Amino acid sequence: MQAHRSLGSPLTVALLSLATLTACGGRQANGSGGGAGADVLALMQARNLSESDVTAALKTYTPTGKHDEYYTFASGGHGGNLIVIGVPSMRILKYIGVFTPEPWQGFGYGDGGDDVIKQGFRGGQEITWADMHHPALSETGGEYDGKWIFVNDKCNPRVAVVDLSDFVTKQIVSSELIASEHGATFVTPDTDYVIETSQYPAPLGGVYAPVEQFNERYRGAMIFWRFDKVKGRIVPEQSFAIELPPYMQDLADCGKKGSDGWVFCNSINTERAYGGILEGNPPLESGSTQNDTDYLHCINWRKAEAVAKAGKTTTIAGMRTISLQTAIDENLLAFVPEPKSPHGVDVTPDGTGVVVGGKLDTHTTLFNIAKIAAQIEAKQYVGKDPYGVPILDFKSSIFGQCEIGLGPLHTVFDDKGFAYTSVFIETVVAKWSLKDLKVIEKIDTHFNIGHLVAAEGDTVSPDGRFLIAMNKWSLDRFAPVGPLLPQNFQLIDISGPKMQLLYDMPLPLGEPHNAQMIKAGKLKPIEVYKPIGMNPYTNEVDPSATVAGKERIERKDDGVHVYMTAVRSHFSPDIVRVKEGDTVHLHVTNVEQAKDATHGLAIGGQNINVSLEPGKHCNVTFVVKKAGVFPFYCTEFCSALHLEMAGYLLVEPK
Ligand code: K7E
Ligand code: CUA
Repeated sequence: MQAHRSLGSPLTVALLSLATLTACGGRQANGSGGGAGADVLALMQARNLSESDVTAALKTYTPTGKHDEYYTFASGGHGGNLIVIGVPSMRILKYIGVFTPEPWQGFGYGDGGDDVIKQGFRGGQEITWADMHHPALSETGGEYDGKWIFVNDKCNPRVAVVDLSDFVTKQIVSSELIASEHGATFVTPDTDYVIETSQYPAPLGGVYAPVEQFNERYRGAMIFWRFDKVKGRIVPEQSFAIELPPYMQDLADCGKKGSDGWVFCNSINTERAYGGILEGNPPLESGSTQNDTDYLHCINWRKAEAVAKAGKTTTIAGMRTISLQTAIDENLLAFVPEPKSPHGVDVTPDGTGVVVGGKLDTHTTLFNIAKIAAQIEAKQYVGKDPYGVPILDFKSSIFGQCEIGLGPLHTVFDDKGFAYTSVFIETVVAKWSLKDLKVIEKIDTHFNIGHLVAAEGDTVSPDGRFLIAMNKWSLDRFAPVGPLLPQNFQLIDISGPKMQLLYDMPLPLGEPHNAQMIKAGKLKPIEVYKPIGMNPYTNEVDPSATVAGKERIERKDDGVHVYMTAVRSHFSPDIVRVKEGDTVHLHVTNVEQAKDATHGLAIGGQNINVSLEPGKHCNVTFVVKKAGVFPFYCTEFCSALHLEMAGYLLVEPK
């Protein structure tokens, strides 16, 4: 395809005048002696770049040594990890191991990260992958505060806490109350609670009931995980849940500003179909799409919190649970019909509305939270569902609907009163006005967009700068790599009157689903662990931290304790003598405080590899099952004598 260039356009004029300027003996842009402008035009021609290509490049290019304006935290999908991406350059800055071992960080290969991953095992089953969907940044007053990020696992219902002071996963919690989830993670505007909502109904508490008892025994639930902002940990004992009917609850979002105290959650399959193709039932996909509407769940979480505090709960699988009947009696749960098979539910930045996209609909619906709250307060209902949950009138609960195109999913916002909805089937981002519910513009995405993320997009004050379309299919966008193709993140500039597609980024780790984009300046990560001997998993100096000069090996009742230091370019001790069958406890401290002076410690044959960032302490316990000679060494090229940073684990036969 020939790029279109018009010689009179502002960019060409600018480039030509730059060319003239440099050609006339002005400053020379490079060593070749040619003018920069002339070079640019020649480059454009040689690479067949259009002017819009060049403006896109100018908007994303980040010169060497310069930092990005935003961090994006993208779910790693099947990878069970978080991907940290700089915007607008789209450079990957880090993978954070969360539910899955991450070798470079040593997460899950010997140190305290193993224990974090183990917190996520369910029912005695080891789980080392996750279907991560929705990261949620912690908020203060409805603004991202840059302190923590929470993530979920849809398949094995779990929530993880990642500390943004060192980008390390500190905790995983999981409740056997529910058997799968999807409406997670979403935070209340001051991060008092992290919300996790079940998806596929099952008997609560992980027990068995035949699927024929679906209506009577199967249930959904929304869990409110209490977050302790001082300790930076979820407190399961202070958490609670609300039992919900056996619809498939989907995504959730919290009210903000005037609507703080509410949480909204979609549902699909209000038909309560459960499949059974070989048993004479319709497949789930058709059984679950009979009704024209499903139910938007409106939950007054402040009321629910008070009900839980008053002890009106039943404990199921260790989780204090408000029964469906109590939720109805206490008037803290009501439904509003919502268009067929909804998916995204997104509260507007001003907190007055909530946008729902019906996957099988051509509209987005803007619900009016004040009207919903008033009707619930006045108990103005038009009916009840089979479980007695009150239902509000649809027309009395909305601002209106926007005719958006086929298959609207998720919605994000800017600072100018516009909403941006991903339209899956039409494979576009549709920009529309919240004020008059009119579509302003559509931009193609490649292909079949799922979530989209906007700069500071879930806060009370979005930035309106960049948007990333997170596309499910990439088809021909990248060089072929076999039948499993990468996902495609497309960076879009939304700051001007027209959207501009800037950049395609392949994501080859899993299906990311959602992401969060935060101003870079809001994060203040530490540079080194301080004081020396810090254990990242306790945020304290470890009692077993090794002080330089006090290295030693001690044989105790529970095994051999090796108090070791790492410093450029040796481990001390560097010879460790043990016996076959011994339990070895390595207490290794990187005693350096120079930025980026990271060491690694890998031991042959033991599946152990830990990362020792400056000041960090690791406790590694393992049993030497076999006699032999096992070299250990540093896995980070830390100095000129890095290869010499090595030692021997000598395991004598019994
Ligand atoms: Cu739409 Cu899990 Cu939020 Cu996938 S979900 S896209
Ligand atoms: Cu320490 Cu290489």
